[in-house]
Amino acid sequence: MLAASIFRPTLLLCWLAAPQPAQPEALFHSRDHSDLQLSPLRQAKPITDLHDAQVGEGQKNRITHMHEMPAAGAARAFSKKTLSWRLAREAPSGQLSLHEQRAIFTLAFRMWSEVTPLHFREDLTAPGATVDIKLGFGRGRHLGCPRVFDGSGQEFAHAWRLGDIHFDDDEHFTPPSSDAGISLLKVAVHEIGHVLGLPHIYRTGSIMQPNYSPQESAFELDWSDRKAIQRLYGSCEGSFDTAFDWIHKERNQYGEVMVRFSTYFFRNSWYWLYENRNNRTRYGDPIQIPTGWHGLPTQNIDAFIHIWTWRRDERYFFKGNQYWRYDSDKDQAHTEDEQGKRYPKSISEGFPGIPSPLDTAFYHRRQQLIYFFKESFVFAFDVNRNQVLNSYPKKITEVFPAIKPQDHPFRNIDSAYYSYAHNSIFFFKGNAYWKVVNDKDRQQNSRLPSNGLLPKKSISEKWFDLCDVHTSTLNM
Ligand SMILES: [Ca+2]
Ligand SMILES: [Ca+2]
Ligand SMILES: [Zn+2]
Ligand SMILES: [Zn+2]
Repeated sequence: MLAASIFRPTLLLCWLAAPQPAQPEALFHSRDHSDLQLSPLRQAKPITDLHDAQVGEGQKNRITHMHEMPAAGAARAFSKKTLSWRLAREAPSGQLSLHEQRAIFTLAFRMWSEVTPLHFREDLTAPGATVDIKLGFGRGRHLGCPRVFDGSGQEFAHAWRLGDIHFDDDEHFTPPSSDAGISLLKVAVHEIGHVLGLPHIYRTGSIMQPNYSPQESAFELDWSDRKAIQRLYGSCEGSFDTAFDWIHKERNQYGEVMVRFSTYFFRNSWYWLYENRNNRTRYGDPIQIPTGWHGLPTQNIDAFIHIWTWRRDERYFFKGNQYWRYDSDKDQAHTEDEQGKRYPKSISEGFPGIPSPLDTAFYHRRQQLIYFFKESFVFAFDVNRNQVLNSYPKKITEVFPAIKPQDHPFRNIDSAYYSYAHNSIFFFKGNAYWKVVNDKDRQQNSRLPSNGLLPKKSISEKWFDLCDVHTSTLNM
């Protein structure tokens, strides 16, 4: 019997013994504090070999077995992108409330959808035979299944590739908040991995390890899990409304002001925080805009700029004909700022000569210019004089020329983004990005035109796991 009390001390030892994990991306906004607190725990990996050694008194607790249904035949992965699931009405667990069970399964499916193009939808009404993944609990002989459960311990669950999942209700299943028993969430995530086509992965940290490791306060899919499932289903593609770095100044232990940043990607009504250092999205994203950004339009933001000079430190969001100023300290949009300006304001009033709605914009700190983009034109706006530079607007292709002929977004750029992680400007359009030549590129190759656009690449090759989830699970 796998009892958490036996393993708790072991796990704590593992945490102490583990090398310092890489620091997570620093997060600076009050809405991100939960992530900051969780990160060190999430990064610590239980040492499963040690755990196995502890278990090894004649008992081998295999989290699961996977079985191939003969009929499933050659298919290794689902061919459709939206899959339905249901907890069989006749087979819930006797240990947790129905509400808890469904919430745990919803979260387990969501965790896979956060890193794949797959969407999962709970279907309570369709005929059973048409539901893609059916889940059920049983004891001993169960649910007409050819494989009999073995009572408490040993096998916790089993699953069929592209099929159903059974849980042994003789196990002490508990919700993720519990530090006792066996986490139903972890077992479900592992089993869903099998159903989706994953074999066991023998790597510390992987949820697809054959042996169960005890509960952590939060767990997530490992890099190896993400890459394995993406080999089967591909990586996530999609366009963004805007992307930007959020700058934060803080004092270090010596009282020096440090500038740090986090990266955000916005699409429709939701957003992701991107951890540049770990090259992945934050655990649990995307989330809805109003959850993290207060007083902004709830969807389809056109653009963001951060005006940053010796005298000014102002952040603005643009949508339609209007713009909003965001108060970083209070974590909400200003209704009125310290100069008595009321928001939202019309773009034509605050930025004379700038058309609306905008495609995108970014602030160039060294030049103290905002570049506003509209269709095939770019407007350079002097923030000190509050006016468009004389020679503008110009064609985007004139200011940011293609290096490879015709390899250019030309018009209607989704987002122009200055990345502090890469010290570069990027243009996004659809699934593609173009990197603007920076000083370092020119030091390496002096023939590159300044502000030239390097050939386009796929966004998903550079920024990982920016995946939509089913809208029914956006609010989790
Ligand atoms: Ca069992
Ligand atoms: Ca945009
Ligand atoms: Zn397994
Ligand atoms: Zn079964």
